[in-house]
Amino acid sequence: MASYENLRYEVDGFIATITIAREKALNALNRHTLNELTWALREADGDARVRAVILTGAGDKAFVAGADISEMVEQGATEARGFAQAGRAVGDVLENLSKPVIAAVNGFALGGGTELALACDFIYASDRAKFGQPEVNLGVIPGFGGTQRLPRRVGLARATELILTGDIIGADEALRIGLVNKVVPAAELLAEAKKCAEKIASKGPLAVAYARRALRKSVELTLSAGNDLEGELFALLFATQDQKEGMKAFLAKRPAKFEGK
Ligand code: DAK
Repeated sequence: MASYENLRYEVDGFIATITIAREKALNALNRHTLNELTWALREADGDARVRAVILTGAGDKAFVAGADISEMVEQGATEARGFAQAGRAVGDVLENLSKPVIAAVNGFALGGGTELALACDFIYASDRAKFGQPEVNLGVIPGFGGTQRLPRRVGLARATELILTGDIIGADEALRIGLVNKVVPAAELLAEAKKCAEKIASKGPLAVAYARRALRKSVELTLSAGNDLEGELFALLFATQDQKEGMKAFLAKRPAKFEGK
């Protein structure tokens, strides 16, 4: 298992938990942390023990308070390009992972923090979570997919209002507009996220991976192309042991033992 400077990577049963741990800067994302995040997500993807991932922030104050402003402030175009590439790599690895990632948002998720959570499959939030895209306050715009993923999640008008005002919203409002799936008391957040991750981990891992892929593509493809992809992935699962095991177990009235093969 790799060791990281600004992250913790822990595996318990089928679940990997990646904790962004730069508490002194409210877990703000500097370039090194973005790189480590890409490496840790790749590690989880390649880890045969892992079937689902939880991404969270250290401490009880922040998930991620955004990209690291102290690192960005004096960046020239070359450094900004490097920073952007590091951010893009995290988005790409999250997009293409073979395992689902639940964001457990435990506090401030601002700017790059909201965007990072949005790049995960879905969000569970503590009742103390706060979301927002305050980049306009800094004279910039979201740079980690916020203008693209937020309207897909909450609708164009709500996303436009949030991004142009820089307003910060609480967990209940985030739930109301569909930004998060569930809000729970802070002390129960990780346990709730884990319960959901374990439920997913009990299913056929290849079915989960293919369903995730089809779902991710659904926002990019026409209905016809999306249905084509779904049909191909559905058929491909009939070449797996898990499909035989799942259906035989149903007929034998016993729990299935999936191996991801
Ligand atoms: N960056 C660096 N340090 C941060 C930080 C951040 N985003 N947020 C907080 N900190 C640091 C503070 O400077 C402070 O450090 P010390 O003074 O103790 O050394 C420490 O964390 C504690 O913060 P506060 O003292 O401010 O704590 P408060 O409780 O008073 O306030 C707050 C909490 C979250 C409301 C406040 O810290 C705040 O407003 N933070 C900034 C939030 C923000 O504007 N975030 C958006 C940043 S812009 C890109 C990808 C992504 C992005 C850009 C490009 N590419 C791929 C191109 C994203 C941009 C952003 O996220």
